[in-house]
Amino acid sequence: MIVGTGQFDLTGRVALVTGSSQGLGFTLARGLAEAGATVVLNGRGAERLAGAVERLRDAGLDAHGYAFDVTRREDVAAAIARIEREAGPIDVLVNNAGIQRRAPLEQVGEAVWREVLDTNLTAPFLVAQHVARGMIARRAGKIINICSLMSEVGRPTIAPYTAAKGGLKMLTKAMATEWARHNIQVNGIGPGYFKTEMNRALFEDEQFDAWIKGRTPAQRWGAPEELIGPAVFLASDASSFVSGQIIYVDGGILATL
Ligand code: GCO
Repeated sequence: MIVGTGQFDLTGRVALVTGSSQGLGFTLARGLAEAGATVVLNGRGAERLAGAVERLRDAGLDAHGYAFDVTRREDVAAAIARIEREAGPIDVLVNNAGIQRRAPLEQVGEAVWREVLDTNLTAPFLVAQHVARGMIARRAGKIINICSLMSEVGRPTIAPYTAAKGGLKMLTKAMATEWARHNIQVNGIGPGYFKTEMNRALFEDEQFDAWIKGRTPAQRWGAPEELIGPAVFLASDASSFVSGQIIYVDGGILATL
């Protein structure tokens, strides 16, 4: 087979990206749409979601928006059924929705712990479970779980997030193990440090900014657009025999002591 760019073409594919009203999720949705996909954006706030959909449509991209809470099974079930009725069967799922809560571990309350685990680990389970049923029936699908550098290492004050992202790495492997027989490839993307709203407090801190630039072999923060290529690869036919892998997009941090 001649390797050509056609392998990366997402034309005719429907891609749901959770948590895509802003941040990395919005960038990923835009990138998948630019690769030809019909993208379905998701967020909890209807107004911000509508604005994100409008921005993509103004750019000539095929985008839809569905506001639902990815942590609530009933909302997920109803939303996935509605999306598949209105936008079409979901070919690609990007489990991106996530939150960050920072505090010393000994001060983390159980409510915060549960909120982070619910959003960053249980929600990917719930959404993937509902989307996979259709993929199994059609014997084709792509699931991309947005893991993290923290799927592999920790740092002080983000224990719930680190535990959830470590769990998401292993859930990715568990999904890959059970669903590969249905021609569903499940992989993860693990971003390093990127300048997103979630990290504003970090990159605006001169000391932390200097630490990241010193700790990262690329000596800089990542640009959200640098996640698009790996996402298109994992969403396309170019990765048809890749499953259970996490692609770290981290400027080399994990390779370095
Ligand atoms: C933090 C950050 C990190 C990264 C993210 C990258 O507080 O250290 O939020 O968690 O941004 O994990 O994958």
